[in-house]
Amino acid sequence: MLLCAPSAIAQETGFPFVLPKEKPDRPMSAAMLRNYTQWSAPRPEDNELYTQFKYTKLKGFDYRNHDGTVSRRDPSKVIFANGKYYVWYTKRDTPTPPKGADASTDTIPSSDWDLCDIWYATSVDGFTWEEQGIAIPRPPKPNVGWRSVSTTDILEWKGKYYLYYQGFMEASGKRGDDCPVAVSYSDSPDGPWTPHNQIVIPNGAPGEWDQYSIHDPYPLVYKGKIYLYYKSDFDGDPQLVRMQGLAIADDPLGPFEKHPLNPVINSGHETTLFPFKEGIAALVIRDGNEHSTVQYAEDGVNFEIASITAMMPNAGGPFIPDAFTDTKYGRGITWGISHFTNATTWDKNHAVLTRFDCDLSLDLNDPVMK
Ligand code: AAL
Repeated sequence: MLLCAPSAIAQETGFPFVLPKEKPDRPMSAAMLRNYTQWSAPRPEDNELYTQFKYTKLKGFDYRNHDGTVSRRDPSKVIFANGKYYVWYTKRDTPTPPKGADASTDTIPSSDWDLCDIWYATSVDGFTWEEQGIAIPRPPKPNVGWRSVSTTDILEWKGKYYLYYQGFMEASGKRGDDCPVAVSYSDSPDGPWTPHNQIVIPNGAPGEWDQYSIHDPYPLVYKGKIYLYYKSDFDGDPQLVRMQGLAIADDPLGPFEKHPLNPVINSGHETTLFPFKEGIAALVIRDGNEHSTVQYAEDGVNFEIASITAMMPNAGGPFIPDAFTDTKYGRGITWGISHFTNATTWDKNHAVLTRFDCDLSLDLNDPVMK
């Protein structure tokens, strides 16, 4: 390869071979301009909100030979309590794999997240997990979630624990996905959990962006309040568009006030956010114009793209040391649990939990991040 001396290129093009750190005082194309205005570092590896993701198979979960009758998906954040890590997740254990809405019955699931309960597991090292049992069972009809409870996330607030989850009143695929969010609470991460038996984040009024569903509830403590992010699907059938909103409360049982600027993230699928420096960072995966980005909002509301990456964790539930401490300077994340779905073999359709590792922390060697 022929290499040109930097000075020769500079003479030829009028542009320095090495880009100056400060924005040069010369007209620039839009692409060059946003290299100086939008990105915190010109190279991905120098950007503190850039990362790649590494995945490791977890030990300790039985999937019945992956025949599709057992599924674990949509993990919560990971928390550390009583000397071990805890994770909660959607578990399906049904006589058959999902068969679609039309073939679903009281025992045959329509989708992977139909006829599910919320289970939990603990681990000492984050790699080998021991399934502990059901945290939140489906309540009897007609309580919120009688058909399925799924997609949970954890909050610790004033010494108590709260699990928020999707409560299905109909099979997924028969508009059961148009579900709201319910909550149960406990004095201990081991339960027992008391259902609040009320909708805690209601769907928006007809015509509002979140009228159909409130999915993937994801609480953090920020600015002394509960900041609960969630996803909704516009019903632009056949093109579903997903965005994320924010609801804020002083009490975990509500009332939650939806932010007037909602939606606050215009893309993504499941919600994965964490305190970072003064603000909140978000993994924006899979759907929308800004998929596969890490975003940052200094105020937890006005998100900007911070980096572009790939192979992001589905439904990532990170271990966040300061998720509930009301930190004024979030330290970021280095690992968590996410899921992979088996979407190619419909007759064995199910999901598995996996571990992801990344570098979205201020200091990878900080012992609190492990
Ligand atoms: C997931 C989540 C929600 C949806 C379904 C189950 O990935 O976004 O939980 O309802 O898919």
